[in-house]
Amino acid sequence: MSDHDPHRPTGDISDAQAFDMPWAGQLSFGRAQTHRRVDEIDLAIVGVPYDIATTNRPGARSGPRAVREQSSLSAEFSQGLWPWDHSLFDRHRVVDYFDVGYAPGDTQAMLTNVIDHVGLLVKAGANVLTLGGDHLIAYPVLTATAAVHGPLSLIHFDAHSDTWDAGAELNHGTMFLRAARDGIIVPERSVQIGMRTPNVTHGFNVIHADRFFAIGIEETLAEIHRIVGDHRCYVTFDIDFLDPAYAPGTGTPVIGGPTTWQARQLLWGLADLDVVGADLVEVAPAYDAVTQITALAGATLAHDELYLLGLARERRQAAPR
Ligand SMILES: [Mn+2]
Repeated sequence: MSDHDPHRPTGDISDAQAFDMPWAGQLSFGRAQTHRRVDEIDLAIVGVPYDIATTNRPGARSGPRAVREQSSLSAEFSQGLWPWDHSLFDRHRVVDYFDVGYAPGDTQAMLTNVIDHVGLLVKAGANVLTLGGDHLIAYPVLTATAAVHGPLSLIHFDAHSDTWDAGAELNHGTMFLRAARDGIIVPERSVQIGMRTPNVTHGFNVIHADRFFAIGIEETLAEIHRIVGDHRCYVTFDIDFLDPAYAPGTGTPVIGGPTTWQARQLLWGLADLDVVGADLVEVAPAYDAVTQITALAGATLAHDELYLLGLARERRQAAPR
C-alpha cells in the first residue's frame, strides 16, 4: 500500500504502519488513519472499552484493542476483504477515532461520553462502527444515531434478545427494551436473529436459532428484508451469536449457535439495506483461545459491517432522500 522509501521517513507516523507485516505496525482498525477531525471522516471506528454492565463474566473492556489487533489480518489485502470487490479505504475516508473514555466504574459517564462523541460524528455526516465493550454500549450509540437519522430498525445478531424487562435496571441484557420504549428503535421493523435463551418478544420479530437452522440463510435474509424494507437500520452484532466453538472469548456464551461462515453470509446479504450505523460487541479476550479466534471473528465481521455502512452511504449520496 505504502510505496515510499522506508529509509526516508516523511515525518508522518503512517510511514511506520508496516502494511506488509500483519503482525506489526499501528494498532488502529485495519491500519486506518487516526484523528478526531470529525469533518474529515466518512466511516469512523469508535471503541468503547466498557464492561461493567455484564450479567456474567466481565472482560469485554479489552475487546476493542483485541479486535483492532486482529483487524490487521482482515485488512491485510489492498484489494479489500474477500469476497467484497473493492477496498473501503480506496472509496471512503476510513478513520479510527479510537476509544471513548469514562471514569472507571462510572456508567453514566460512559453513556454521556458515547452520546457526545458519536453524536459529533453522526451530525458531521460520518457513519460509525462501534467496537464494544459489553452490549450496553449500543444504547448510547443508538441514542446518538437516532437523534440524526430518526427511529431505526434494529438488525440484531445475538444468542440473547437483550429485551429483559427489569424495570429501571440498565444492563447489557435490558437495553433494547429501553431503546424501544425510548422510541429510538422500532420493534415492528426490527429483527433479532440467533436467540437461544428464553425471551418475551415485546413486539420484536425474533428468529430463534432453531428456526434459523431450519429455514436457512436465504429465507432468513428474505425475512429480514420483508421486515426492514427501506427503513433506516442499525446492525448490532454480539459475538455470542456465534457458537462458542467459533467464539469462546465472550462473557455469556450459549452453545448451539451458528458458524462464522453463516454469520458472514448473513451480513453479506444485508448489502442492499440502508444501514446507517453498526457495532460489534462482547469480545472478551481473556476467555479467548490462544489462537485469538474470537477476536479474529470479531474483526472480520466488523469489517463486513463497515462494508454495509460504506455501500449504504454511497447509495444515499447518489440519491439523497
Ligand atoms: Mn448476547
